[in-house]
Amino acid sequence: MQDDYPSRTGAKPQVMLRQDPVLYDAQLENCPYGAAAARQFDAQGFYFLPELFSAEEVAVLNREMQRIRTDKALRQREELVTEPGSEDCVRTVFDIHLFSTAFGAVANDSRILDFVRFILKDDLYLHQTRLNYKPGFRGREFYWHSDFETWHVEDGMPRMRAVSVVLALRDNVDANGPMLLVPGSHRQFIGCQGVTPRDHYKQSLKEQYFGTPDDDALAGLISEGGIFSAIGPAGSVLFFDCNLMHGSNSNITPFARSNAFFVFNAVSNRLVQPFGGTAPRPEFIAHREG
Ligand code: 6CS
Ligand code: FE
Repeated sequence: MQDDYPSRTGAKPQVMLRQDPVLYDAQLENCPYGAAAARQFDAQGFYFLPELFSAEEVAVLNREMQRIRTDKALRQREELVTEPGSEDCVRTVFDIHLFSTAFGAVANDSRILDFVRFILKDDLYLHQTRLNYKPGFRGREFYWHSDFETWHVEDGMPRMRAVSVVLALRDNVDANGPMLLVPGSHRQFIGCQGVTPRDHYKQSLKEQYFGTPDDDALAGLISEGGIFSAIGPAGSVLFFDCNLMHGSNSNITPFARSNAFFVFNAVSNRLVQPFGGTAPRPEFIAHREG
């Protein structure tokens, strides 16, 4: 298959225009949150809804989060990723929709699904779900990246036709490392330097060095779009395009910045062989069957 989004080929990194639509449904009046929401997602690459979920709903999910985070059986499994240099500080837990019916229900909630279905205009499946716990005191950063770049190179996602949904389980404030987004960056594809090492995910899920933009490309995107800090109380929901440049700072406050992520892919965009030529990553990071 021809590669429209070359990255990590060892050649000089390049900036390209996006070759795919952002909104797959041109009828903006079909958008469940209104045409203005659709226009905003199209232009900025994200849409933020503060307090979409109630305090009661969030309380239930917080208990689920604590159960999963402290589950002894999960400690032995690859789905649970600890912070770099630590054996007990939880950074990420993948496949939360399979470990918890409450998180599974969030992935099926119409407040989420209807908007994602509108954007992608296709049947959907879950490409990836995860809890990014970002603990207080010791939660480390996520360096700038486009998820699509990784999913294309390492998982074989062909086109930009996937959306991430982020549900805040704790308040995301300025100080505890909220998600930082570059508005409009979803319209450019930043090819990245280097070549992906074998079993890269074992390192990258803790600290990422490949699949990150070079300084000039990043500075260019931010000079055009600025930086939006996705702050809001627990229960807030962020929808963002798979190619949006984003990252987050570390968390040295006592307050965990915990978010649940649900990534929906269009069934017509199912994974093929990874474009970077490496072996496909495990199913818990990138569902192929789902
Ligand atoms: O490698 C991945 O698929 C994951 N890594 C990051 C930093 N973001 C998206 C995804 O969870
Ligand atoms: Fe990401």
